Amino acid sequence: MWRNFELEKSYDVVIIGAGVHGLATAYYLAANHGISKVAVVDKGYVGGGGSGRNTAILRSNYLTPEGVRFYDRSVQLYRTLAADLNFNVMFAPRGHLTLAHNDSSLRTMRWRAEVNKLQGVDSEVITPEEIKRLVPFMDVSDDTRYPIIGALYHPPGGIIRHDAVNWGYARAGDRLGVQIHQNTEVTGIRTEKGRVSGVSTNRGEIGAPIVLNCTAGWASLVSAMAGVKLPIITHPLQAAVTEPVKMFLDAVVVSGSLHVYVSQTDRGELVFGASTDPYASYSMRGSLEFTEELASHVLELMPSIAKMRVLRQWAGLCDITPDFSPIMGITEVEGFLVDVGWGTYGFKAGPAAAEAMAELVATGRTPQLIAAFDLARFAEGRLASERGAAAVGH
Ligand code: PYC
Repeated sequence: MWRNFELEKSYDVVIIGAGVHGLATAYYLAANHGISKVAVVDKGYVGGGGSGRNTAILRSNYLTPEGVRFYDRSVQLYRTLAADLNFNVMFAPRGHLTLAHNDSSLRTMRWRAEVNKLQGVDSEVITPEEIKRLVPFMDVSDDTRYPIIGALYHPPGGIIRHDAVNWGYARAGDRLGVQIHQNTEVTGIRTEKGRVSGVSTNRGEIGAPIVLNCTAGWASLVSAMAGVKLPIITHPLQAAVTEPVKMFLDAVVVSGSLHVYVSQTDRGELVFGASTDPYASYSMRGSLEFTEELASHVLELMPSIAKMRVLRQWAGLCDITPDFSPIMGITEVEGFLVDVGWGTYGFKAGPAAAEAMAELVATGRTPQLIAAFDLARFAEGRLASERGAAAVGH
């Protein structure tokens, strides 16, 4: 799939993090801009962090026009990714439902639907009867703890095989000359007179005029190595998967009030996730309390699946910013760029973020698509609040 290399003394670009953001940025640098003297370094293995721990949901039904435009570009890139990378990434646009259990959520769904439509993105508010037609197993009756009063329906949303996306970008980048260095931990970032000059790793020193932080979970610690402070707090997020059964759930279903989202993979497993754990931590262990609570919430939506068995659970790390939007672009250290702060929405954004970051590296200009997500916004007070649309309740 991709080769192993000795570390070279210098590269044109060093990317920290071999998840979807890092690998895809390396691929677009080579494919779109002819820059292939690129090293992607990771302290673990390809797709071993957030890119392999997420619940693989794709959607662009955000709340701000900037967010909708940005995530829609990613959905577009995902749509043709299998052909572009010549790798089966199992993209399945099944439709995405965000349930409303009270009037204020329904108001937010209407708001999102209107913003989406104005940006040319297909979203509409639908009734419990229409939800029942899309998800026959859903309990839409009035005698539940939190009756469902409507949903934001987003037909282009869906799921994909996350590992395949990571492997596809890694293989395609390798074919174009990018070097992927697994088990290569960055221990320091070197700067001289306000500009980056390279990184120190557990395998030796690397010189580079451009270093990109594409990490999740450790984004603030890695940036601190370059002297750049990020407004990020890291929380774990837990998820679980059941045994596989025959297909019965086509759409992706999200309930902010019940803090849960669920989809069925093409293998037949149900994948569930929760909102982030309520404390800051770098722990990636699951807990029994979590699984019990998550399962009870899924059963409130679909009581008839009570006998399905949970196979395993895991956790990933989410770097949360104050406005629930990411941070992409330049920093005060020349040549040190960031593509971080991806909270619970990073996987779906990988292709669009990478395409834009590659353009920024190649041209020195920030693409309009990501201009609203710069680091300076926190100091200048122009936040891009996605609180009402960033996965489930935070
Ligand atoms: O943003 O769609 C989302 C999401 C799903 C699970 C976590 N975040």
